[in-house]
Amino acid sequence: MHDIRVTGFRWVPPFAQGLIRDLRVRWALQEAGLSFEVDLIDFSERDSDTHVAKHPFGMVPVFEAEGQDLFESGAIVLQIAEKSETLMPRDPNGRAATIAWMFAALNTVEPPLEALLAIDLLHGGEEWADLRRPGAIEAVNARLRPLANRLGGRDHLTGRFSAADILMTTVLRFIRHTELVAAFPEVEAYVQRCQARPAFRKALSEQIAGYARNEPVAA
Ligand SMILES: N[C@@H](CCC(=O)N[C@@H](CS)C(=O)NCC(=O)O)C(=O)O
Repeated sequence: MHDIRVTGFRWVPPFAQGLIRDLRVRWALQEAGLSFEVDLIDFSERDSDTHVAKHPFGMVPVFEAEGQDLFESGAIVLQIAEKSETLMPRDPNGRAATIAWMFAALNTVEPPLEALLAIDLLHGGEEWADLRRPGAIEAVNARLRPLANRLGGRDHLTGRFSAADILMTTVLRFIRHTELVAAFPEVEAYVQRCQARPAFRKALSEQIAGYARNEPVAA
């Protein structure tokens, strides 16, 4: 892949720093050993014609490689994984299991965790959010419990590190403001293990450094 570009936000508030989904893409690229450039846009640029031409929903991340713009973090990580045996096993069974766990991270685990994040960090203190919170926590635990069972004695979702672990770890980070993951030692140890990878540390520190550089000046 040549001339890879990843689009993220120029700055986001502290509660969102380290959670924006270009982190997944940066991490996958670091694991794959692929160099890339980062384009940072302001939140207000989301609906610009230029950005919507790249991302139909006006979101980030966008991934540009080989003359093609790609959106949806899962599709992007899959695209990168196809180029890297670190991220995607070559054998058909390992590949199928990895893709299944990638979908599980995004389609089964992410929704309730993102819902709790929204309740706590976007709507905290609003009456509806207070009423909904206990149910939202139960919905999160209903995903963490089976995940803990799955991990059991495993270090990673499919027995070896893969793109699925990038997606699952970045999803689990959505509830870093709670103690819910810590209540499941297998899941907590898994997140720590994945986050200890040099590629993750580098991706995270580069994302955060961008925000620090671009912090808005108080009026
Ligand atoms: N399913 C999409 C979700 C993308 C998404 O929600 N991006 C957020 C940042 S993490 C965003 O751009 N939000 C701006 C908005 O909602 O307008 C993906 O995985 O790429």
